[in-house]
Amino acid sequence: MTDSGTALTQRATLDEIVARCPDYPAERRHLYRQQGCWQDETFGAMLRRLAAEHGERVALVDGELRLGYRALDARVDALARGLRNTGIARGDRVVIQLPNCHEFVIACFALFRLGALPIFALPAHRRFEIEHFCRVASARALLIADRHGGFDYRAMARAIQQQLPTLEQVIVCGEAEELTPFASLYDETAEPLDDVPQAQDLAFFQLSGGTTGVPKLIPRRHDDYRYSLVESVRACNVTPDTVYLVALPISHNFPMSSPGFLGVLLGGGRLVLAPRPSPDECFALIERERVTMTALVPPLAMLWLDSAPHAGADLSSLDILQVGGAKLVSEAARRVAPTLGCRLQQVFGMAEGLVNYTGLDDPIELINTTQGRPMSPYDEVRVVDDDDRPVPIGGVGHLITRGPYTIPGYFIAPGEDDAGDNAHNRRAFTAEGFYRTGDRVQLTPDGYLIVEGRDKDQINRGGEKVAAEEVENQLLAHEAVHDAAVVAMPDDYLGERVCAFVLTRGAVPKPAELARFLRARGLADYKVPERFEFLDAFPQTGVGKISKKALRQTLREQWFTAPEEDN
Ligand code: OOB
Repeated sequence: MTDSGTALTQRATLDEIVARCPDYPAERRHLYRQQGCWQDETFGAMLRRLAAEHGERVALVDGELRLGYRALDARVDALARGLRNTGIARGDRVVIQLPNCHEFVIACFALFRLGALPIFALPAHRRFEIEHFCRVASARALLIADRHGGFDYRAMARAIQQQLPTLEQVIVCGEAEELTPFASLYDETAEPLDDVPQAQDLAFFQLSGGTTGVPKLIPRRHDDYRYSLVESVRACNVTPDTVYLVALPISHNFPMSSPGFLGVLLGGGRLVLAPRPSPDECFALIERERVTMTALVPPLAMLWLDSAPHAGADLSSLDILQVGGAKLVSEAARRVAPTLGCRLQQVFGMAEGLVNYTGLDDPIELINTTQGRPMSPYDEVRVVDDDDRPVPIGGVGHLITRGPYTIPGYFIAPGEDDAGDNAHNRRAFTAEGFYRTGDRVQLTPDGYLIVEGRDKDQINRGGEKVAAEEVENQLLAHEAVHDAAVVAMPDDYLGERVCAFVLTRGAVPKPAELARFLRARGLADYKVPERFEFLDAFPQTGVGKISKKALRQTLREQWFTAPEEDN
């Protein structure tokens, strides 16, 4: 693939990677330490401490496997040694693409302990995305499942390895064939493992929902991410009695840290891993394990609400249902407490940092109608107009934010800054270091945020983010596509789905042929447009750009006719 950046034949050194990850300015680093946000504990050290504190208490349940804190810590050491034996060392990048399984949690901490840097891909990603991550970060290893959801990850990995000489290892959970079996790596010797990384070091990369042609990597450090866990544990009241069901894909920021699996471990609670988020499987686990808390995206929450009354499962242990990732309409929010017999917590977060929660004991109307407030007293949030001037309280504007766990910049991929240019970061952050979230919000007088819309060129497909430009670029590679504009179409269930407007040259291709083409290029399924519209010309804005507003309007007319801003 030529469109995903420079081909690297040599693996970047840690220093080269660090140089591509913008750091917080010295005065803010100092401030966040002084304020007690950053507490100088790495994730490797954190798990060691938790093992000493909680010993045999169960940390993790995966099917029939129950691992105590101490046993988890020991497995992490054994895997870290094994990974080290294969040559994986401090600073090496390792793309992890696993479904919800105990191996994910073990691998994650083993890499943290080595100071290697996981890149957290989603199980839904395909060759295009995974190759891109491996390429831009010059990853040494890729960790996959053998098969999951009917997809053979080994075949994908082989194809990627052929393209990328820097990708030395493919490690497989399950049947590895000629690749490296995960289970063979555990090294039970007592070889010491020093906790090499420091708390101010890079810890891993999350993925951005993105607005650009290729997905962006989000560098996170031990210090800032750990602080986001501390605040989440507080806001979500995680205690050793918490039993948290990981229903969403575990590598996403929401089930990872809000409070997610990392926050629940930090709070001494118990994790129950669900292989899939379906009501059938999850309700059975809630009943069996007496789950107290879980996190869902709105479409799944609605599915659970529809299923619960007929399911006959005992959900009485469930105390908190968190919903986030996309806007939960207030009508659905109102159904949560009566239908599931639990409290709702709305979560408005982003992999780049800022997380907002409604309070567990907030007035019910506030919980049902807002997306919460920033979890840290040190979060700086501003609602601004197009010229970055503050909008009066109660008005709607662009949300920009800065704080102790919001990144100061994206990873600058090789090829992006060849001209000393860092154009994307300059667009995505203000001169003062505020991240432009791309969300349009209203700030209420009591400091709560209501998400009113979006000004980023992205589709939020029930919590899954699709960058329009990425899909447009892929479509343009088809010989019959002259131009393409990808927009959101409203949908009752997912909130939005992906729709592509296409100008063709020559014969108009069948929609199914275009969808097949995109899948064959290795694009994740959730990004493939579910509707194609063929036009002779695009509607234009005053300055001659494609008017996505007009395109969306065409689609929305079937729904409602609210006016919207152009972009
Ligand atoms: C979470 O993270 P991302 O990085 O997948 O997506 C962030 C974007 C936000 O900028 C916003 O556009 C949208 O997703 N979003 C919401 C929302 N939560 C996220 N829009 C409306 N209402 C909400 N409650 O999605 C994420 C990360 C951590 C915790 C929760 C969600």
